[in-house]
Amino acid sequence: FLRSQGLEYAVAIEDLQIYHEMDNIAADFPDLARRVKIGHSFENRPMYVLKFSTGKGVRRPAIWLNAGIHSREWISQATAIWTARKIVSDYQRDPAITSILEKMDIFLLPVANPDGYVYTQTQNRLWRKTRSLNPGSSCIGADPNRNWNASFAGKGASDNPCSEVYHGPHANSEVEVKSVVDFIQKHGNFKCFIDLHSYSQLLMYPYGYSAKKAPDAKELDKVARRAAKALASVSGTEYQVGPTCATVYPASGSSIDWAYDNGIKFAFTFELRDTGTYGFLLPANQIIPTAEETWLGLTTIMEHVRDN
Ligand code: ING
Ligand code: ZN
Repeated sequence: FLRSQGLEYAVAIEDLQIYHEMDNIAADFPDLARRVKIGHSFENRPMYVLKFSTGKGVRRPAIWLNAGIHSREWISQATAIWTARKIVSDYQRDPAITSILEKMDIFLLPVANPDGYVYTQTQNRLWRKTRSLNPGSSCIGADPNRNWNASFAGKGASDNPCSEVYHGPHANSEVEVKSVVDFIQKHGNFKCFIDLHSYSQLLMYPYGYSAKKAPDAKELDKVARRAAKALASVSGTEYQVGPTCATVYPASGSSIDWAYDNGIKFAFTFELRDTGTYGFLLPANQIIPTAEETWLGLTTIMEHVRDN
């Protein structure tokens, strides 16, 4: 029926409720938040960011908050949209976020993998990758956190399209990744890149692609430990802190390694709740507690970025 009505496309782009909430936030706070389309997904869904800015017409140093790159990690997208509401409601009420926004712009991408996210809602709750086609294989998708141009196709990624960590045919082959890369490069003044994943309760910094120490490891470790402490102060949730490679496993082509090697010093990955009791299937009653504690971790990092 939809096809006969020519509505297939219209339905495809309107199936993400989070996009409506982004629109609502922008409409409620027109002087603070704007919804910006930065590209589209393989299946042609729009990629939307919320831009939070109090600087009229000036390009301030900026912070990138990324979520949902792995579609099944639902607490990530949920935390992101909660964070969006938190930013607009706390501006001019809470001194921390207010001072951050007096100096910097925040760009928030709550659904970095929209096709995968819809697929987890309709077909397979545990889908991780994009939904791109692989010529010569019946397997679908590439791992969008192995597709960035940072030691691409190195350790901890697979050249098998059927693998959950398939790196894709070339760096930035996934249009969702390319859209973010192009936007960040064109902007040219990002100081911080934070990627939200789940699960394991970890706060990590580069590198994942090798065991080499990042030149700024000392500072990143210090900031991350402070952020984890602030996070834990809310309800006692404990995070482990360290470089990706030593904390989880080697992983090449990741977003934060790309950010770091392209001049964005403050590059972090959060692995949100829990430690495995529910894993990706975190119960809904943990969404707000997770978002609330994560907020303390995020603001701790953003305040450090503001002052450095
Ligand atoms: N974990 C991350 C993954 O992409 C990671 C771990 C973080 C790798 C940062 C590289 C860089 O495998 C999950 N759960 O996705
Ligand atoms: Zn992930």
